[in-house]
Amino acid sequence: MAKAAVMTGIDQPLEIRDDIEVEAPRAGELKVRMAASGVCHSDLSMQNGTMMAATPIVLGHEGAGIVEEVGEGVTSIKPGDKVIISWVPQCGECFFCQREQGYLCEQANAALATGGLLDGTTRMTSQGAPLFQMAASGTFSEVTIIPAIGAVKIPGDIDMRVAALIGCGVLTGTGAAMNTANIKKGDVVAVVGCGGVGLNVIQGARIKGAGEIIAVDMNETKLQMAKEFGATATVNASQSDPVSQVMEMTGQRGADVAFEVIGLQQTIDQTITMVRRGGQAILVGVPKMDAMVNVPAFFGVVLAEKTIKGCWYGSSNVQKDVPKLIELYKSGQLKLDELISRTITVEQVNEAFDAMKTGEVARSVIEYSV
Ligand code: PAD
Ligand code: ZN
Repeated sequence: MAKAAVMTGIDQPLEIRDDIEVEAPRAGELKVRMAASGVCHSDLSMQNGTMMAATPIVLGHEGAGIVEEVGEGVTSIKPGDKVIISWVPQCGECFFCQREQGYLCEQANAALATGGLLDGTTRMTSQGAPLFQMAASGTFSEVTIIPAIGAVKIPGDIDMRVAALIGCGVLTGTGAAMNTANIKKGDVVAVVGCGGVGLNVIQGARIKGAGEIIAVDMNETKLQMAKEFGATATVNASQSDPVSQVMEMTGQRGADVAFEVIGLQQTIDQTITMVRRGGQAILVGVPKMDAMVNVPAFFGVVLAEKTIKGCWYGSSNVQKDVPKLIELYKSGQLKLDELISRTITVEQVNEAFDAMKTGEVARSVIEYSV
């Protein structure tokens, strides 16, 4: 039996249950004993109904752990290996994976849509009912079953809380700057939203050689953190209009590249507007399903020649990108320890949601006793 935080309905506090029965892994699957899990805004977005979820479901998708058991046919990973969970399992063989777009892997879609594993079925039960798992992960559980193609083996010496954060916020944020966008040396970059993901966009932009990085947030603590991660200027959006501020800072031309890392209609509109002619707006935040990209086709796109591009999982090919990020971390170019605002137990996950709502933390990280 394992302990897990379970979502039973929209806006309901997650229930901490300790009766979770976890099956043995089936062919192509792994049983992972979780070491740590970050609490990402996407978890909150499932709990508050911004993103759809089948319930009851074990949330959590930003995690790292130790493999306990492997299913039939798994040869790439063995018990005892430390792994980061990729919430987009990447098969390496489908149309997208063969085109270096593993972040759009066809196999991952079924899991995302059903709340089950790759075949749409579940491996956990509680109170006599099957439990779904967020994004084939379910990292808010002491033990989980994942597809083997959703695991990335990591070195044994890395802090597992840091490893967990790589699994979503770091891959997504740094990837948005280093993979999705095309940042040229000296570019002016604006980052709207400096939470766990946005701070990583900032450091990705710094590593890519951005000349100026303008951080936009409503929370002063976040703006201070943004500076530590590489921002050269800050705009407090609760005090002034971020679009006019960015225009003023760029001689009324606009930013070369702007990122939206919140998921709100208003900030999506702002981000697209603050981009210069010929520039790029990269949309990372997950908005409500009825949010729209509102741009005048002629003045906004044709004449302005703006690129508006979505970003899914930082356009990451995890087997290649995770080792690169670990290298950058070890060489001191990527700040990861500094992302951990609080280390908590799984019982404190609802408090982590509250802290996220007030914007006071970069990341709360659940540490499990393993
Ligand atoms: P977070 O809650 O840690 O950070 C959001 C930040 O936005 C906070 O610092 C807030 O203070 C700030 N903020 C809120 N409203 C405003 C506003 N109106 N103007 C300026 N700043 C504001 O979230 P996060 O960093 O964990 O996640 C950010 C988004 O990215 C969220 O929508 C999440 O679902 C999404 C995400 N997308 C992917 C992907 O693959 N596209 C992956 C992971 C997360
Ligand atoms: Zn996430």
